[in-house]
Amino acid sequence: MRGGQPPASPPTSGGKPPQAPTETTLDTDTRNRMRIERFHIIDSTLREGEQFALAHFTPEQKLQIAQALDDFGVDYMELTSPLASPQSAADLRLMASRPRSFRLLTHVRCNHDDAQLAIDTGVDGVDVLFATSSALRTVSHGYSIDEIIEIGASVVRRITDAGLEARFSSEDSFRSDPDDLLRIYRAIDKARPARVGLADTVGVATPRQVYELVSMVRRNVECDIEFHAHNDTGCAIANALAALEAGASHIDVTVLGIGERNGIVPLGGMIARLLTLQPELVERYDLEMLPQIDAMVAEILGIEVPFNTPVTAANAFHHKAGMHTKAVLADPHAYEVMDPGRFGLERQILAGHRLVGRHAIRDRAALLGIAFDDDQLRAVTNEVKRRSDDGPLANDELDALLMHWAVTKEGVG
Ligand code: HCA
Ligand code: CU
Repeated sequence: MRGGQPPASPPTSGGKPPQAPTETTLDTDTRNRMRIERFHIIDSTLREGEQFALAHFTPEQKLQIAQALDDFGVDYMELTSPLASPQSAADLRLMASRPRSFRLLTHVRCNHDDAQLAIDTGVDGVDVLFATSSALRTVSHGYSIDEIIEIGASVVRRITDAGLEARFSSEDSFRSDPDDLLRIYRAIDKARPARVGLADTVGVATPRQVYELVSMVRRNVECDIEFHAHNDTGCAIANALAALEAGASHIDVTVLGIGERNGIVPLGGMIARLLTLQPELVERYDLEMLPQIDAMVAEILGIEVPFNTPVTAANAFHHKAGMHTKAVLADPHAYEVMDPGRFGLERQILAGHRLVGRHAIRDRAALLGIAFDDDQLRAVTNEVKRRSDDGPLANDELDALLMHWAVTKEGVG
């Protein structure tokens, strides 16, 4: 419409004419479509997470992690296949024998022997996985699409006949032929699995591709859709969101995002993503447990919680630059999209550094019971900047400096 008159509204039989998007308005249809109906967490810390290079969980650690995630309120936990090792099988059986609020899943290859062994452990559901891309079909199992359908459907039936939830996933979905995928999912859907899963096994998908593929599957199956996103290109959370917007309802996560290579969707990041969009989707989880859960798994792994982890990084709610601290002191929303209190955390205003502004110094001084006038405040702020040019001042150094100024009122020294 650039340079011309907007077209006349089409005649209507009353009410408002439909609003077409223009260059300067947002497409309201698109925004409405983005509303997410359902969100369920499948925590795979004890399956995908075990595939992280640094992970080796003892039976006690598995129970400890499961207990914390149960208290947090995850809907499902997926544990390593009983075929992986004797201890893995024992751990899975032990978990299956214990009281829990989440539904317990294990993850096996899509064949009858594996599925039966999984069923026999006492789990609530079995996740089966079949490679569907032509590359993997050739080098991995050599089955045709028709054979995948036949085997997949009968394995799903075996699991559901045993009274368990069945989930069928195609490995490397985004490098599989979409027509093949559709044929497979439609046929599997007739065997009545609880879910079909799409897996971005190599973390190569973009949010738009995820939206399109999941939308297509959504239109073609009746069962729920699960999505599993690797983070090789840093898109895991964004891709999971796109999957939810397109009609997926179950997202695979792990604590801190641990998994093969650099992992999958992190629990905390997924929660943060949804909390800022549709808080009602995550309100049933005990969000205040997130910091301790991330810290516990980091400790078990022998690592720090990474500095850039959403929510639980040590500095996730620390404000530093003068412009930021001024605004945050007036209204935290200025630079916080989530209230740290929601996670049992506190914000911090950093003041002992050369980027500091007067407002942060006034705030720190007030904590010490000191009220500087405007001239003093300007002078002491400049002094903090001068001193911290050599490196940040620790809180006690900063406090000593402020006290000294308060006493001498001229800042000698
Ligand atoms: C793998 C398998 C998997 C399976 C995902 C799923 C993947 O470790 O390669 O069953 O949904 O990323 O494809 O984790
Ligand atoms: Cu994976």
